[in-house]
Amino acid sequence: GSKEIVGAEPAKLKLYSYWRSSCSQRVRIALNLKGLDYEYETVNLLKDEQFDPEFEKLNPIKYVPSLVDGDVVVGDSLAIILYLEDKYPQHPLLPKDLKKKALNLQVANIVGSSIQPLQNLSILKFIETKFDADEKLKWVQHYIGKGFSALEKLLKDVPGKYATGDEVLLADVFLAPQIDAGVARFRIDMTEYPRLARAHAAYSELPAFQAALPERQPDYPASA
Ligand code: GSH
Repeated sequence: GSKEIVGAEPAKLKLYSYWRSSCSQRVRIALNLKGLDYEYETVNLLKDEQFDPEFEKLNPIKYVPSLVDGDVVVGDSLAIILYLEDKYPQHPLLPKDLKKKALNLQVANIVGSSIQPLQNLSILKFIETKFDADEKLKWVQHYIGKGFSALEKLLKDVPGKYATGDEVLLADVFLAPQIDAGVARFRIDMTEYPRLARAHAAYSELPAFQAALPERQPDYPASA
């Protein structure tokens, strides 16, 4: 008879994520684009689960996301996505063309280094100790606006449906969650950024992006 081969199946990828985290959403989009099945592990940021000593072993800076792929543990969305890009080359997220590749990395890094860190939960909690709700919102809007203005200038004359052309690439993976958060949480008016708005409208048509949306995640609270 047939023998069962135990342990022949590689372990499923595991993503430590929080529904509203834009950094987690980037990785969810990349996994979906590459057609990779994964287990969803919730880290509830509102319950401070990112500070759990068990989670700290997976991400020493105590932020989501973290990815576990067998014996490989990667924290930080960009590092995770570049790891996935090397290991799972289907649906490449970085183009061969050097100019376009640099543009994708620039867009991703503007979002990841110069926009999102200034709206991070721990920063917002700190800002709340100094400013009232209205001033806090204005402060966040200022930094998102600064980043979006730069991105709009950078991409204004780049043709195509998506951020850097007619292919869905790294820039899109970073832009989509940032624009979602800007609109839904920080009341950013996207009519000021028509090029970004055009790409954003195109993302809403794509199943890989739809399935990564905050409200589609298993830990999305019924009352949110
Ligand atoms: N550069 C990191 C990445 O891209 O993964 C940033 C990670 C990060 O800021 N994660 C946020 C977080 O875990 C959610 S998007 N915040 C929890 C906190 O501030 O305590």
